[in-house]
Amino acid sequence: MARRKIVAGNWKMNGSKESIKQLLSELVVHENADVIVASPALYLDYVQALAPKGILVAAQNVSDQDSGAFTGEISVAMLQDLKVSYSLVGHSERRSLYAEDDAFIAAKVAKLLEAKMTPVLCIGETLAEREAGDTFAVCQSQLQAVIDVVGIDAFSDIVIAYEPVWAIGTGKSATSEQAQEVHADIRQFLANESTVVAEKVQILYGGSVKASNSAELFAQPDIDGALVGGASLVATEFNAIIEAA
Ligand code: G2H
Repeated sequence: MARRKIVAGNWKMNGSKESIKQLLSELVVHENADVIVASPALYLDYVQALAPKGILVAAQNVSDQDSGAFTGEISVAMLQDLKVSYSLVGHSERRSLYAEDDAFIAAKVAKLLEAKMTPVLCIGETLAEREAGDTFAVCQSQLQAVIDVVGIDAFSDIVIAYEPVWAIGTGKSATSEQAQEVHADIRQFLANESTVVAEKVQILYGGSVKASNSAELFAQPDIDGALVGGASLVATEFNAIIEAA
């Protein structure tokens, strides 16, 4: 079964009304892939209003709580109110800089699924973990924590983003072989519980994806698209990645 490609941009904490307007006006959508942009929460409504047809909008994070005294947090219901249908969850910057652990991330995934939104669940190993030979085990345990809460079948409605931490924002992408090896292991791990889900789930690669390495990554059988950080802020780069999908 051919899985549809996704090219998702993660703008992180970048942009202004002016730069976002300019960037969105320059993006070119192709039929070959779903295109998503994950904007800072403050601009989600603005991006929804300006995004060309065919560009979907994602939050970069969401609360595990419904509402109430959680200063600074944004709920699933608020995202729904803005017609935002995706949210990143568990990005390595959230895990490492804001101490988000597997249980917390799993709770966020569950909240999004309850609301029929699509979580883009980020997983990946650090350099020390890779060098210790623990890459597969780390990714599997990050997945297992979510499976334990939402069940394997829910992964039909989850997008996975494999992002080796050592490749994020460093300019040092995993090679297409390194990425494919982990993507295949992730799919096999899910297949141990459900071959149907494993065949269906879209697994994106993230970590220094750019125009020059995207086609090779996309040619791998288990790479179903990309989560793009820095290069998603440059229209020519992001357009070329979309075109390569
Ligand atoms: C990984 C990626 C986007 P970059 O964080 O999520 O960022 O492409 O800048 O490495």
